[in-house]
Amino acid sequence: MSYSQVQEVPAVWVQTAGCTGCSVSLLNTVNPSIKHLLIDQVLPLKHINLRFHPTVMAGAGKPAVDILDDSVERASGEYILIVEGSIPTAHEGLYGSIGERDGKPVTMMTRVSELSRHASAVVALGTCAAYGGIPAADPNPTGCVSVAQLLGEQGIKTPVINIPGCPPHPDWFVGTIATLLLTGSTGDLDEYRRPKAFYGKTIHENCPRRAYYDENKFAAKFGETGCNYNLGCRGPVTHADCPLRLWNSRVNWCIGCGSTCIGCTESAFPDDLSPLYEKLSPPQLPEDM
Ligand code: FSX
Ligand code: SF4
Repeated sequence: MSYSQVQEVPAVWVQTAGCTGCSVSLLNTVNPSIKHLLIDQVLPLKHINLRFHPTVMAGAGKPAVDILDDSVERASGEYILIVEGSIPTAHEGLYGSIGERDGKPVTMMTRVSELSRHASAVVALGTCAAYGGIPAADPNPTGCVSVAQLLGEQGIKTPVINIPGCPPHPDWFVGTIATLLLTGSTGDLDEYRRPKAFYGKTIHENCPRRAYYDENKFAAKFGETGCNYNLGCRGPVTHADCPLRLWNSRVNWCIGCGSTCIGCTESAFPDDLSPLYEKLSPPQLPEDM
């Protein structure tokens, strides 16, 4: 097979209001490794060409930022846009910019709008991009909004896939990109635009402490045997496959190491799930639990 047969799929990754933890999480991807993800074919004859990523690219300054404009002009409709972080909109987007144009800062809001309009699909990676997350928490002085909200307000119809999590698991991102490359579609999404393959069940449904919950055996303090519901666990209202997939190359996960689930994949995170270490109030359990 000659290399010329391989289809290069351009990808552009921008960071807006967030902590860069989503990028750090992806760098921990194990199978495939980040090197293989970026250099090899993700699927037979399909290769990701990551044209822009603020944290890992070698380029800097104007030549690097020019790639964003070049993508809009010369790869319109071809590239996948990945947005990490929520979008500051207060004061016309004053609170965050990505590069300059004619000597003036280009706001994150403008960049995400321009790039989204010409992308084949937008992946809103992390809870900040998917729902607003921590940067949009009350009182939200910078007017942060999710990617889908910004695109909706601006009438941009490019499909958006949300991969929430603060941070998201690397497999959730890699699996979603593989689906996009394989099928050319977003795959099966839930009402919050999350891939059902990863977010189809609650933490509570697959939790190894579930038997304690069913027997009303609750831990009164961290480290005790039992279910962590009374310590504030949000597993009953949180959708993700963490109990099955585990984290850091299947080493452990939040409840496995004695903590609670804080609900980081939900649109309600953090405001409507706080205070995080108090029992859910009022007790919220799905009806089929
Ligand atoms: Fe947000 Fe990304 Fe939480 Fe951080 O930047 S989803 S704050 S882990 O990493 O957007
Ligand atoms: Fe597990 Fe939390 Fe459900 Fe208890 S409340 S079974 S710790 S997910």
